[in-house]
Amino acid sequence: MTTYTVINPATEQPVKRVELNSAEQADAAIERAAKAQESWRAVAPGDRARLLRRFAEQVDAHIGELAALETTGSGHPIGAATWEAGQVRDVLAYYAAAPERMTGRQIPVPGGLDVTFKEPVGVVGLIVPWNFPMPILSWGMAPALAAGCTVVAKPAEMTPLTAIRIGELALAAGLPEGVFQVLPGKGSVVGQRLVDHPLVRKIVFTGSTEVGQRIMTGCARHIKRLTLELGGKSANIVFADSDIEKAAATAPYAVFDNAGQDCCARSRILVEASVLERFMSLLEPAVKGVRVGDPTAEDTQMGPLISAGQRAHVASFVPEGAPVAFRGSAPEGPGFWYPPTVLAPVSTGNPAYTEEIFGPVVTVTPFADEAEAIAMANDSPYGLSGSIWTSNIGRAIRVSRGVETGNLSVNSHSSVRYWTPFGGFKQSGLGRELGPDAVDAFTEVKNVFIATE
Ligand code: TAP
Repeated sequence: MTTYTVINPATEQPVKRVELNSAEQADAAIERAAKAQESWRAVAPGDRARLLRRFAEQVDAHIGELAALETTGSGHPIGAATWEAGQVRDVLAYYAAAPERMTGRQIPVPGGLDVTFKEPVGVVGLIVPWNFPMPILSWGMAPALAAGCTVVAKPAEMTPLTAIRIGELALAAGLPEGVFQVLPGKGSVVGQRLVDHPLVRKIVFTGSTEVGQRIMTGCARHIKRLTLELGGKSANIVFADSDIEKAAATAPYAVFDNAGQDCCARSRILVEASVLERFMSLLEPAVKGVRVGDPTAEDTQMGPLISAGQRAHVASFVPEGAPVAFRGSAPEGPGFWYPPTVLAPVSTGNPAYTEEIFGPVVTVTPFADEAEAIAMANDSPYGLSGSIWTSNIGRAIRVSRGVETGNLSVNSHSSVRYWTPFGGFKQSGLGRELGPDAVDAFTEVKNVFIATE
């Protein structure tokens, strides 16, 4: 049995050794999930709803434990980790309402009665990245279970601890064996098996665009259903007519949250040229004010990066002589620390401007007018998120419609809200998660005609 030792990114100390599943063990889990699916889909809607509510209650009763686990296993500041555990509870509670509302349609046709049913798609393979282990797990797991699917979840090799605990809480809540399984393992082994195994009918993948492309190719062999949540390089567009103080004060948190390891990070700040100087003078104290340090401290706002490898990747975007405008702080000593870093001026061909860094590095670039701002925001293969700062309501709407991205916020940097659909344009993804329609992504529509003559 191969194992992986989870490392605390803030101390570089080992936390726990986790057994990694083999391809054969993945096959056995998939077969258990397929067997469990026969009875899970037959559980009365009200009972399925009750079990999901109990699952939410179990998570709620263990918020502190889950948050502490994420802090030691992933380096998330305790405040953020507590919010993330709370989101698992809330997403479960939200989709617990779905089984009793999965209505079909009655369609007028001649010669009979025509009705549609929403049938569960079957076993779902859920492949989760390391940056938000808990929320991303819940976004796939909760609506899939509500739809009557069974789920085999593969956490990222580096961050399996909270997923394993959530799997135990599902059993404690009374979910039958095999309905929700957590399978730590390598992407190339367990993840690949989920993609290749014919009994898995749908893959929900969040991760890099590169691996997403490979998964899409693998799914094509079986015409397997697929949701992809991939990378991003989102713009934070600041117009001269906006509340510049607020735009500058909030900009660091829109990109340095989770040390920038956030697919929604607004990692390109675009500022109307006429206010660039003022914006930069306000941004500097805001960046220097980000509290970077011990993730177990309640007032910490930014923790370490996930690994030494990720830190090296981030640092490669800031070579010797890079145009560093200013930087925040980071602790010395052990831990995969990297200070919040602002690059300006940066050409639009610079990799720091074009590539997803997935770390606390942001570029600031001026634009001349509204048309150029939209063109610059769209000049990326990605289209996941973004923010628009303006006091002109017409402009807010025009720019919102013009930017090719799945999730925008005006005069704010809203994080993902489970009530609303979330997903990407272009190479940022395929399909949508969350919101009122998420359960549909785990069902097939079946049409039945009943002759009356
Ligand atoms: P990836 O390297 O793509 O890994 C994501 C997951 O896929 C991990 O569980 C990984 O397992 C697994 N995997 C790797 N190779 C696989 C294969 N051949 N078959 C099946 N599964 C495989 O991404 P990452 O570095 O963990 O995460 C960072 C990326 O995720 C960023 O690009 C970020 O933008 C994106 N992301 C997007 C979103 C949304 S919502 N759009 C949210 C968060 C993150 P192992 O870890 O065990 O290798």
